Amino acid sequence: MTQATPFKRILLTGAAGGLGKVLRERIKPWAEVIRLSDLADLGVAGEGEEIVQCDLADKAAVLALMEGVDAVLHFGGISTEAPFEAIMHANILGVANLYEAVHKAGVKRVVFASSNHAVGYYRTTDMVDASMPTRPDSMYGVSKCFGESLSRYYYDRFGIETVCLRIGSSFPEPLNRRMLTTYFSYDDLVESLRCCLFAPRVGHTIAFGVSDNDSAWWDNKHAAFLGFRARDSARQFAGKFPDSADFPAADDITATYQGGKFLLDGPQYQ
Ligand code: NAI
Ligand code: 15L
Repeated sequence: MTQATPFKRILLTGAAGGLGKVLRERIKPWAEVIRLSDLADLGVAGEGEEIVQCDLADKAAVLALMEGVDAVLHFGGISTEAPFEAIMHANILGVANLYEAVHKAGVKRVVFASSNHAVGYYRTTDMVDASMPTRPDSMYGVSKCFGESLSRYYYDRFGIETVCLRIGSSFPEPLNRRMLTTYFSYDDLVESLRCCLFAPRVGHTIAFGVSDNDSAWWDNKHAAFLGFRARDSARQFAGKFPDSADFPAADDITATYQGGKFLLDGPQYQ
């Protein structure tokens, strides 16, 4: 007996990006059709795929993009610090267009790829949970706070459910010592998205996307109902960044604040 596919159509934005490529391979069992979208080329549609190339800042295109969609994984946009105009275009106008389209199309649930940089100005000696005020470390972080607020508004106003997943560092492996704390394996990312999409109710939730690393800055107690349990850890990569007696200089802000080098990159407001 073939099992019914839970969703009819899931939209994945940012499908040509680093995480989008991973998700393209992994989320197929969750829907009859995966609609993949990006500004960049996505190649040829495979079985069970639809491809729509468009700019998130193009309102008419985003309205059309949403037709027939049940749920959205919103991974499109600028993913690092950048000049404000670019951030405004992709991450602020882009997310506003996305939610207006979600509302018009009657989509019930969104997972918004937020970022740890929404709280990057907390110290590396702090433990942060979702009830604490945002402290963005960059214009990029500010744009993620905007997405979190906008999705809260669309939930309060229209009941559209969103999980804002503040992703740590999701790469094949940690790339520096900081990522021993922020690492989020691809398997854990996919499992957390499954929990976000299939939990019966999520309301408006902020969760941290992080593996079960030995050191931690984020407490997911407010998102425990999602049922996500990280299975991976950065521990297996710790040997790449051996202990050292070289303490960072007292004025080294990249070691003092959770956001690391993002604090040095902005604001790029000319
Ligand atoms: P990425 O930069 O590889 O992918 C982003 C994709 O969005 C790109 O394919 C790009 O073409 C597309 N895009 C940019 N502007 C667009 C626009 N105006 N219209 C349509 N598409 C546009 O980033 P990555 O690493 O795949 O991240 C995906 C999402 O997850 C991003 O929103 C990022 O902020 C978030 N995130 C990722 C983390 C990570 O560790 N990889 C950590 C925290 C958040
Ligand atoms: C992010 O938000 C970025 O999208 C990603 O490229 C990494 O820089 C990550 O944060 C991080 O903090 O390591």
